[in-house]
Amino acid sequence: MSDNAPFELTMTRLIRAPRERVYDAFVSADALRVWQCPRSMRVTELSLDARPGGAWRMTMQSRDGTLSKVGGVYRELRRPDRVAYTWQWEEGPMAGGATLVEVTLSDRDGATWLEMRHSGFASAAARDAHMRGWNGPLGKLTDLLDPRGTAASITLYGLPPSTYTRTARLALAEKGIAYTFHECGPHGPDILAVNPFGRLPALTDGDFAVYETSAIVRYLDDSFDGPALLPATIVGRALCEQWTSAFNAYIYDAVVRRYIRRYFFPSGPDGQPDRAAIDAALAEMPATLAILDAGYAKSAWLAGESISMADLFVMPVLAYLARMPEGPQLLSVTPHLRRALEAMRQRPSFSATEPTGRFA
Ligand SMILES: N[C@@H](CCC(=O)N[C@@H](CS)C(=O)NCC(=O)O)C(=O)O
Repeated sequence: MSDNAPFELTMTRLIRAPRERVYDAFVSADALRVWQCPRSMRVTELSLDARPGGAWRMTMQSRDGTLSKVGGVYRELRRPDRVAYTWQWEEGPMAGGATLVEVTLSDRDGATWLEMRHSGFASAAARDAHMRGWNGPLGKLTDLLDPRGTAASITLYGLPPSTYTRTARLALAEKGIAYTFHECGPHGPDILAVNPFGRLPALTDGDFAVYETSAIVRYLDDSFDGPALLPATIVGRALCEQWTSAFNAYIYDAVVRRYIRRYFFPSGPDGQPDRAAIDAALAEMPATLAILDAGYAKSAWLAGESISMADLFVMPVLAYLARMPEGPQLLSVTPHLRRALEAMRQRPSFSATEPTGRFA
């Protein structure tokens, strides 16, 4: 808040709630405890005296136990239009001078338009770190006030028949996260707006966009409570990473690109599947499936005793494989794979994400 701190950021959100409720969420301890911290953290202490000149102070705790303390003083309280307060970290890399948060609320399309200006940063790096930092809390604020819950801030872009899209949907379902499903095909304007490679899927959480399915699953697992999709042990994590990487590097190519897609998108004479290409893929398939089968020998899950990200990649592809003309024959010699697919079929997340449309 001086000439030496000229950097600032502005963030906006349309929140489907009356202005009074949005305003109150900035000055109520109960509401702030729910939303005023990144998705992966929780507020452990909060005190406030919501009067001009009154102080506020908050302690946040990350999953590994690290504490962050921040506080400030209310400058302006004009319900339901505007609230302004200073923001100052007490310790850690962000500690330093006070910055200023100014929130302005207006009516728009039957909802509330929130504009937040956070100014007084001494460096662009500090401003950018706070910009990233605000995204989660503003998402939580939207989730808290909007009747659609997290579906108001989380959107998945993809198509139901796409196996990578299903992997992300399985992750969302396993963790119990509501979301908006924006159905769009690959390489069109909708997906290109959030993934420059044009591949499915991509996910947005407020202003933040992420693509590459493993990055999406990790982001969800890091950001939300609910069952962990990454194992807790070092060995479990290594196996989960190994299988996810092997899936992306070899298994998807062998089973989907070179085989399943040739039935779904026929490229042979007279619009028929290319038999020679399918036979070539089939010649290689038993070796790939035998490796996967060995991976499932000890458990119905690839990376330990419970489901992990690796299974979320493999199972949508295996479910398609089982339906292909040669699928039952291929799987007849992979008993562990068959057992694992059966275990996956029992999960509500799997039935909730069954492919629809032409490939159902
Ligand atoms: N490495 C990407 C792969 C995504 C991918 O290939 N998705 C398929 C749909 S299942 C796609 O968009 N295909 C269009 C194409 O290959 O051009 C990820 O992990 O998300």
